Amino acid sequence: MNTALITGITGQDGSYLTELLLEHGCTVHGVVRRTSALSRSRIDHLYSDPAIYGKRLFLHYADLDDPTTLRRVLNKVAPDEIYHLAGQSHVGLSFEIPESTCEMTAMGTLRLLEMIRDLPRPAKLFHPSSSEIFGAPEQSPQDEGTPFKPVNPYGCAKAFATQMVAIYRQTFGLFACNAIMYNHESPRRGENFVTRKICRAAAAIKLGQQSELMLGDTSARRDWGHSRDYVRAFWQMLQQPKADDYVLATGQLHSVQDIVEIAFTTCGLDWRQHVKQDARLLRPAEPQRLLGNAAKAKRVLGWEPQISFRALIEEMTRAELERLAS
Ligand code: GDR
Repeated sequence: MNTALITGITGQDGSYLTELLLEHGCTVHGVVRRTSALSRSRIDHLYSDPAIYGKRLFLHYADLDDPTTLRRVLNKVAPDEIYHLAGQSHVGLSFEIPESTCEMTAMGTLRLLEMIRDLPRPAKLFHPSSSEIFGAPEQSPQDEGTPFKPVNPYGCAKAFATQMVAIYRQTFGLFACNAIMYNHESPRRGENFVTRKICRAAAAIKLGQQSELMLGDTSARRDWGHSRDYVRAFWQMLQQPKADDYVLATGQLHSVQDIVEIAFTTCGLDWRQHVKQDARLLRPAEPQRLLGNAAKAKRVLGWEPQISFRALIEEMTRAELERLAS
């Protein structure tokens, strides 16, 4: 029975991964930041279950900018596996707060690698990299061999962290893996990401709680999958005999406009009457042609996404209708 430690356990991927690891019989330790607002809604159902919390699930206060505390937690928990999911993950926001984005995403990962290197029994490390490392790629679709060419502070920080993970694997022999992930969503997605923003607005308009939706570039295209599909691969990557990097993607491109049309149709609405463009939401630079080739993950891990784009957006929209009506 493995012991896993998750940074960012309260996030979208952290919560689905926790459920999956508990199903696999693992003991899960989560690292949480102390904040005045207790936002643990995504794992509340596990936290409030006396058969789980305090028995197979534990939470610890620590932070990547407080290495002493994190080191103490690592020594105490002695995990077999670490899933490092914490970080500022909003690309648009990284133009506003580049220093803290790099501090958390780039330096935070390096600090963790250094701590793992010092452990008497180094844990396996999962690092969630991003398609944003490719930024403006010359080839499409991208795979594990595509050169990094980030176009925003977030992508740049992720490129640094991704390369550091590879360096620590090659130089110090750590079992450390990168998943180069394309957009992955769910009803647990943060509200400022475009899928959740659109599904939530469509539901709110349907329920008479909102009248219009302001968006940035609706022609922007991405490779969107479901978080529940992606966390399966996180676990599988750490069960392999050899550490390696894998692209996780659906291999299909859709536009922001496609999300709008599915979400508004699910609510029985005509999007033309409600959706407007707001120039303030346009980004200084948009990545181009971000489409992933997950052939290696399929070949080595036997991994394939099972939830379609349409099913994802419909599930998210129905979840918002339920949430906002209650
Ligand atoms: P992204 O996700 O930047 O790709 O990063 P996001 O959902 O924020 O944007 C997707 C695309 O939609 C366009 N867009 C808008 N985006 C937002 N947030 N709000 C809007 O109003 C809006 N209008 C149009 C964006 O310009 C963009 O083209 C996500 C994150 O999860 C990262 O952490 C992860 O690494 C990458 O996906 C892969």
